[in-house]
Amino acid sequence: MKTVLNEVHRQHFPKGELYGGELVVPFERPERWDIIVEQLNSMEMADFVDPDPLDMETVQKIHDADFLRFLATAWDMWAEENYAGEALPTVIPARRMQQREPDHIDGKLGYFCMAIETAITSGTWVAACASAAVAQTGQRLVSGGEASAFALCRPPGHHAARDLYGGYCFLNNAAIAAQGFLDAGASRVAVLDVDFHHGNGTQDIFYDRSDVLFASLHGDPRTAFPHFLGFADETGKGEGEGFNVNYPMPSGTDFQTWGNALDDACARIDAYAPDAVVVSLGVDTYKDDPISFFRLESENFSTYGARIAKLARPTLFVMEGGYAVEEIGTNTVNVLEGFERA
Ligand code: 5XA
Ligand code: ZN
Repeated sequence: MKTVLNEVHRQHFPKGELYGGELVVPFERPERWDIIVEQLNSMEMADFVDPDPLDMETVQKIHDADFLRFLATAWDMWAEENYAGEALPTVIPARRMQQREPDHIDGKLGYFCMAIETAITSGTWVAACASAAVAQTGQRLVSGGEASAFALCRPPGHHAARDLYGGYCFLNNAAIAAQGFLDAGASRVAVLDVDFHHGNGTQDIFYDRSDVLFASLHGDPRTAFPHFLGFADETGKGEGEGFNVNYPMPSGTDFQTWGNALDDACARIDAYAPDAVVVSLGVDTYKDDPISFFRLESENFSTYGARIAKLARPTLFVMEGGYAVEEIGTNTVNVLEGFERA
């Protein structure tokens, strides 16, 4: 399987993430990417491809124009204020407040964010665009006849909604890839989100559409980020009714329970008969992940890679989360290897 990647991601590495009331070194950091690349090399799976330039037309089908303009200009507006730190929101349009985009950057940050831990820096926009280009190129490879591909995206994307960033995400790479499949002639695409966190952004983007089935396995939002979406009764609306399926699971969930949910999600995907599958691949389901609470072991990642292969559909893996950096390479590559070996 080919891996699409480039080095531009390094331009996004905030000094601080707001975590537990402190600014800490972000969990989502360039080292994650390095360790995955090292593991691909050591498993002799290093078939690397550079991304093509980003096709903005597809991105504009997924994200609102105002949001894209905000992301492209946020750092410059922030820099004009001569603040000492990185761009973080301080005020959000909470219940009963106006949902109108303010003129000042302090207001814009709150207006467009869904989680305030994530800083915008001078290199964020260029890195986010490069990450989306990585996903798009992976999609083109698969649309062009490759059975599968791995888009080693960084920053990740699945929390980014039409007009919201946060949870380390700016552009929704998986959604952009799914749209790319449709634009290349697919009639139906399934997005299978196996990251520990609910893919609120992807759900939101496709919630009223029947041409994309979204299935997500994740920590119960009553106790896990993003807290405000990802419940089992969210099944889609309008045209999209029945094309959204959530599997929220409690703290301590092991592979037996998680694997049953995956089997159910795969049965739903089989019944949908998609022309392509996009896997939002986060490995923060691992037992030692520092910000998650499932209990998967490294070998479970191989097993579920093989389960996804049984779908027997053209498949694009898009990298999302995973913060146990020592094992992120093993766990990620186990999924790809399990898939290929099946
Ligand atoms: O999949 N999403 C993540 O891993 C990011 C979670 C951010 C929590 N503050
Ligand atoms: Zn995650």
